[in-house]
Amino acid sequence: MSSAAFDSMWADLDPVGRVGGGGYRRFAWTREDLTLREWFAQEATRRGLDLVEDRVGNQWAWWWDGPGSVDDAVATGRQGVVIGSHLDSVPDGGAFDGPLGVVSSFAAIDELRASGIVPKVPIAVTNFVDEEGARFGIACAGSRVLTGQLPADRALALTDADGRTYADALRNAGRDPDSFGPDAEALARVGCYVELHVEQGRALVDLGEPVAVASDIWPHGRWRFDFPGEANHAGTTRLEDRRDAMLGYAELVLAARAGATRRGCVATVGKVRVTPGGVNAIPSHVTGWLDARGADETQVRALVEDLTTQMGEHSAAATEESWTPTTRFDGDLSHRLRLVLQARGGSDAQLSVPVLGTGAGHDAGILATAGYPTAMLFVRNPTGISHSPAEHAEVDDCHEGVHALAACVADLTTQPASTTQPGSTTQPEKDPA
Ligand code: HGY
Ligand code: MN
Ligand code: MN
Repeated sequence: MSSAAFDSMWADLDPVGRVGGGGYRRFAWTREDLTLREWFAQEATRRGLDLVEDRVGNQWAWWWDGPGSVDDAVATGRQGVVIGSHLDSVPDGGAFDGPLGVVSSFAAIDELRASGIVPKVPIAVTNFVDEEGARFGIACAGSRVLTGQLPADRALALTDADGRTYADALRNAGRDPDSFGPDAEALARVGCYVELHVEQGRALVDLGEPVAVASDIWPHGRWRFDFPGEANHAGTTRLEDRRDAMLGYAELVLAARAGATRRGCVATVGKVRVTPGGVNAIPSHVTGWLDARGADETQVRALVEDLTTQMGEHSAAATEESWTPTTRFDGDLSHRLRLVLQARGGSDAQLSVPVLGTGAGHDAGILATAGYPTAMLFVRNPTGISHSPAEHAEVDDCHEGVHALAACVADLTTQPASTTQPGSTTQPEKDPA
């Protein structure tokens, strides 16, 4: 039943924001995003869940049949088990990064209800807004503002490629920027957060397993490099008279790759803006965005410092747009979920459930940094590719993910917390993938 529900929801989402080449453009607060938000609201309503939007616009669909309201339950120490993910995408992204977690969460609720369990604490499905930061530049903006890790006024002033501010985008979507900001009331309902996500590497393919538990997220950040130049004619300006902003930028791309190799990190310059952008005009300004990550925070920081110094020779200014330190998911919670998943094989045949680190950022990481017990499940991706239309998960693995998530939520909402082993940790078996 939950598998049929999964398939039907997946089919509903398939056309939303799909562009040529099979990828998706689902950017925060655009028409496509509003369609997805509407879909989320309908799925909540269809199930009789209580739809709440926090002050940032993150959506929460609460299931609580117990006495009183969700807030009454919270007041008596029964904080909710929250599951979900995001529905937005990177430019030309895949179908799975984000939606897999949201759709699986609704399907898991269906499975739990069909099994007749009576949760002792409220359960919510979330859709965190603007996880990818594709439009305004800062990833996980929804969870960062919610938890106070990104000041609301800074978020509201961010601009998209057309110069529209975040505040404009909110107004355009019928929301009031004045009420945008951290939301203690929404957060007070969160007992723990479990995000299911498509794997963004090939570890599970290599290990031959459909589902893993996450251990940690690499430290990562985004930096903007602004290179000044002088516009002039591409045909009449002598080479020695030029101030070509593109030359510094070209050096940034190559230096980022060389520095990342030297320091054992990864670095990407995936976005560039050239002014004035004419084939026959010398660039007067180039802005390049660097994404740098690695297992070792010190090395990532040193890499960016090296690049900043080197680009200073081209009079380039480097601006840190976001930074996320090393994030470790809650060891007790992750261990507990792993035990639950292993036990699904029955007493004689425990399932093997790998523990994986990741180089990708997630709202779960932001909530973990904010101090909420947080864990993640990964579902096998046979291509290992992500942020691309080639991102994939087989339908059987998606269904397996739903069953795994439902088993975890059943345990968390019906068993006393003492099944957790205090002080236990989950160690990754593979390099971040
Ligand atoms: O960019 C990231 O790591 C993530 O997919 N938001
Ligand atoms: Mn992503
Ligand atoms: Mn994601």
